[in-house]
Amino acid sequence: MEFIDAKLLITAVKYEQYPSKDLPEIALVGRSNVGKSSLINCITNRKNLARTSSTPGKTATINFYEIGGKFRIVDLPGYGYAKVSKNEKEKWAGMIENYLAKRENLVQVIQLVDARHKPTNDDKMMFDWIKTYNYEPFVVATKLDKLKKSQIEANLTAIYEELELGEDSVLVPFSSETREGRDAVLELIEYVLEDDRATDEQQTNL
Ligand SMILES: Nc1nc2c(ncn2[C@@H]2O[C@H](COP(=O)(O)OP(=O)(O)O)[C@@H](O)[C@H]2O)c(=O)[nH]1
Ligand SMILES: [Mg+2]
Repeated sequence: MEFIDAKLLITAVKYEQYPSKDLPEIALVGRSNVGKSSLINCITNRKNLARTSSTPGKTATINFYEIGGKFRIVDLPGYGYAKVSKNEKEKWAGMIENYLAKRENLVQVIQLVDARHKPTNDDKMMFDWIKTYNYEPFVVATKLDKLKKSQIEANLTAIYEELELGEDSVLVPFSSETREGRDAVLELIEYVLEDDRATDEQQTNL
């Protein structure tokens, strides 16, 4: 499946601005600068659908991208940016919490971590926090192209261990530059959307 006809539906700062819950959503979380926008551009084959930046963004927004009128990719505010005030951090956490707590049409969370480093404390907290909302995040390790071949296995193992992933966990090595891992991400998204459709049908038949 290719994700054609992708558009930025809305950039929301508050709950009232979210679009209706008529389509399944897949949310991306990760530190500011980890490569969320680049992943969105990579999987949709678009250069500038999501704005990328080499400097961490300061404005916390939730960006809803709609794909083919069938589902949405939701770009949650990037965390872990040190140079923002406590007030800003609280606002950021509130936005993510609001989204995770109230979005019944959220079917899957994908957490991005930088393949070059061990997950940070922020990464770990985020991962555990998402699980308290009963989602089992897929993990995507970004910027794989920046690693030497000889480093890849050790770094992926470190991510696996730090996040305490298990046998059934999903960890995808990924690069927006080389597009490695792109097919795996597309397939995973396709899979969760199919699963969601099947669940809906079951409920309608009850
Ligand atoms: N080499 C490399 N650079 C990347 C990759 N993904 C993102 N970047 C760069 O990292 C910076 C932040 O990326 P962005 O997608 O804006 O991160 P976001 O803040 O999580 O949305 C930009 O300069 C990107 O070009 C990748 O897979 N490989
Ligand atoms: Mg971004």
